Amino acid sequence: IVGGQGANVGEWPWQVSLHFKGLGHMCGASVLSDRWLLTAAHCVRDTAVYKLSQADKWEAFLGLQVQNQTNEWTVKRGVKQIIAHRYYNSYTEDSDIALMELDTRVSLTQHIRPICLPSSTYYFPSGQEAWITGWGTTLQGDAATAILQKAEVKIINSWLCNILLNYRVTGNMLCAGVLSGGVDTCKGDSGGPLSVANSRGRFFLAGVTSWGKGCARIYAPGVYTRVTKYRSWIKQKIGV
Ligand code: GSH
Repeated sequence: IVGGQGANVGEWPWQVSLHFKGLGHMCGASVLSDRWLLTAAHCVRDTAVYKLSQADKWEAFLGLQVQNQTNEWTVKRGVKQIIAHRYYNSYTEDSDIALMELDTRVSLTQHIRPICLPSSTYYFPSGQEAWITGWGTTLQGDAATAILQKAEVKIINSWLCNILLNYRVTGNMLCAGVLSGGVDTCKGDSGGPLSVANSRGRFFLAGVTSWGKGCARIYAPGVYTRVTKYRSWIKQKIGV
């Protein structure tokens, strides 16, 4: 997260850190239930060097605030299964969404709680306040941070965003950011939540951190997988 500040303990109880064995923190994810996480498909796509699609190579840290600093409410789990969306396109980044099943259930606590899934018709108006969170880099090209970071952004009009980002924004994507720059998700935040509070203060998962033109540049909002478009896919795969 560029332009953010340290999060408080238990403030984002659905935030997960995904570690690839041997490499440490690679991506974020969100807790959907005591067994399922939601992340980005590009996080679990094989590279020439790493078999990122292999479930048993991943570890999920729930209830974590500071990397490598686990405490009584932090839970570490292996991953039993990864379901990347079958229409994920690594060229366009369309359908950049994947589910991860934990090898054993976790107890939901003050520090580990699912984020609410919006219904397929839920509408996030442009200008609405949203929150980005993660352990990604705080400056483009910099190392990841130890303390979970948070920052406030706004939902950006899709038509405008599409123009700003050279017509690469599909209907399955949602833009959020600060048009004047300086606040954004960055490398290592991928797969994490774009969280929006409803009028009662309950948080809903508007997006999954997906891609951007650099990080925090002026007139280049971040792009998120539009979760409402995948509501029925999630229901079909995990039953919630
Ligand atoms: N059973 C409790 C209740 O109904 O208040 C907890 C249910 C729960 O944890 N709901 C989650 C939630 O509200 C998923 S819908 N998360 C968002 C938040 O805590 O702001």
